[in-house]
Amino acid sequence: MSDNESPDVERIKRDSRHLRGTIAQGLADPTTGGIAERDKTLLKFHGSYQQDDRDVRDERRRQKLEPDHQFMVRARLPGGVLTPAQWLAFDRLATRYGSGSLRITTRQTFQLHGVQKQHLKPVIAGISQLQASTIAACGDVNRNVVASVNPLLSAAHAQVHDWARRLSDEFRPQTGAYREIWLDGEPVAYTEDEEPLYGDVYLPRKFKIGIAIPPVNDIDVFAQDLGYVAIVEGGHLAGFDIAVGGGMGAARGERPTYPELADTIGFVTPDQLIAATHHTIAIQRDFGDRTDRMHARFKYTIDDRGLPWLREELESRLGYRLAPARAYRFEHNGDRFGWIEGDGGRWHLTLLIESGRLADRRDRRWLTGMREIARVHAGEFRLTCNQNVIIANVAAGERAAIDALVAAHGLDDHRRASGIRRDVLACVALPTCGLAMAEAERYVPELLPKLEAMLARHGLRDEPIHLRISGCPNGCSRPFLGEIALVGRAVGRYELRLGADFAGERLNACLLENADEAAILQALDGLFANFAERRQPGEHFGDFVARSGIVTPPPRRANRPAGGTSGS
Ligand code: SRM
Ligand code: SF4
Repeated sequence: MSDNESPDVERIKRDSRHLRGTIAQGLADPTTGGIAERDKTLLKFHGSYQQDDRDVRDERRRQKLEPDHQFMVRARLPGGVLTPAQWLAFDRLATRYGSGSLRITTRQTFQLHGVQKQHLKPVIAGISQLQASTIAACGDVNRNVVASVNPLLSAAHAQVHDWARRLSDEFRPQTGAYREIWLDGEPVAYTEDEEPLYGDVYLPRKFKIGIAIPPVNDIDVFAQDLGYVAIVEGGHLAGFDIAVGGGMGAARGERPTYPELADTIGFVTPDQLIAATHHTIAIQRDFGDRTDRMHARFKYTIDDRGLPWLREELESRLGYRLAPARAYRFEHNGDRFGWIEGDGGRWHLTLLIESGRLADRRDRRWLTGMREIARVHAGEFRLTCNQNVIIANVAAGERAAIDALVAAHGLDDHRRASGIRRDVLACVALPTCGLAMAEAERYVPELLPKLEAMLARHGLRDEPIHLRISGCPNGCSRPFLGEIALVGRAVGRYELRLGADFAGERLNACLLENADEAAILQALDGLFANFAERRQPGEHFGDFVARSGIVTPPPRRANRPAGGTSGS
């Protein structure tokens, strides 16, 4: 049985004494660059994955060397907000101990890659000293809570960010293991009630929460296990619509797995938010499938039992009926680039960071540039779920200094970028991701110029089109919500998917399976020509291909035979 199969993982969690396992001993073992198999599972809950450099994997195997073990470290940054001091410290850790780049993830936090085992402790301790953490950035727990970064609504954003932080704090694991292993805390006697919510075996699978502020769905709220849509009335946060059961993963296993969009089931006021979240997580803890990890996400718990069951179970635990969901409208799920004036005359600058990778390469000295900006910036930074960064909360008089640093370090791609380049998302994939079947992040610089040339030929250079690329069907760039998506199937081969909408409210569908680049470009060339000629005024590409019947995107809840109707 592989390490990823449920009974094994459930046993490892149960026997771990709340995530302690033998991680500390493994870190101290100088004979290998890796750690024991069972500790790899536990380490995820502490915010790190053991990986190896896949570019050199075969060569090392030939040389009978162990894999080039290294660790990815993911921070927990609720709402993606960090101070300039925190920025500079992350930069120092990445430069000193990592591969020299900071990677903004699709859940608005930083990942460091290439950390050696002996440096894991200084990195994790270093992040903790920043009043940040890595705990539960991965693992079968509630993950980093994401939140909209809509700078136009600074006041509502501040409130929503505060809620993201509170949810993140409230539902983080309580185990003393983290302090003991990484922060040299005194070992404390293991007690059974150390984890009041999660218990000994934690959740059956990862659990993701996000809060969106309409009209911008920049977090893809319907891709979350538990999504909240902030209802802002008269500039005041009235509460949140609750959406349950989203998720992207669609691996091909023995049992069908599929992407799913969350359903809205009601509305809660801010003072009801923590309890509603607590009980929703507890329902998944109690009813999620612990026999099959491929079937363990919340979306399957809901699909198996039905949405009416979920709502009744939640209402019975809450002790009241949920109020009906309120109306909202999303316009898009991308970012707005350039300067925007927010509340109180403060300014926010959104920069385009290709695949979220901040590194120094030839004319793009993005890591250095952001470091220089962090040295003079007095506001904060916001990382976006579209892998970009916002230099937030800038006084009008400080804009020129920031603009000069942006230009000097080539961080102003957003000024020149084509429509498709502004909205591309790509997951990490090779060489660090152990599950990658094809390139994603590294394929972007090769693919984009070809698409741009084609779009320009059809007069579509500036047309905003959401393109998402994933190295496998796990869907870390949320590809099933791309107007165009490439989902890796093998080296150089992708599924071409089309027809999601522009606001993250409709899944796409497969046009070509297992296609190489030539087939993909040929198909897209014809479609772009058609789109340029036959689109309706203002129609987006995803809507056009769906309306024209080129693909048939699945209706909402297509996979929910027992699902009944939504609650709103
Ligand atoms: Fe992911 C696993 C990277 C967002 C669905 N994801 C992985 C791992 C850890 C591979 C592994 O298990 O060995 C990848 C590490 C690659 C590397 O080298 O860094 C990885 N996921 C990422 C990131 C870094 C992608 C990126 O390019 O930004 C994102 C980190 C988010 C964060 O900061 O927490 C990331 N992953 C997502 C998202 C998007 C989201 O949450 O909005 C999804 C789809 C939503 C969802 O969860 O359904 C996602 N990742 C997965 C899955 C499939 C889960 C499933 O239900 O089937 C896996 C595989 C698994 O869990 O077994 C996975
Ligand atoms: Fe790795 Fe697949 Fe996620 Fe890409 S989508 S980071 S290849 S697990």
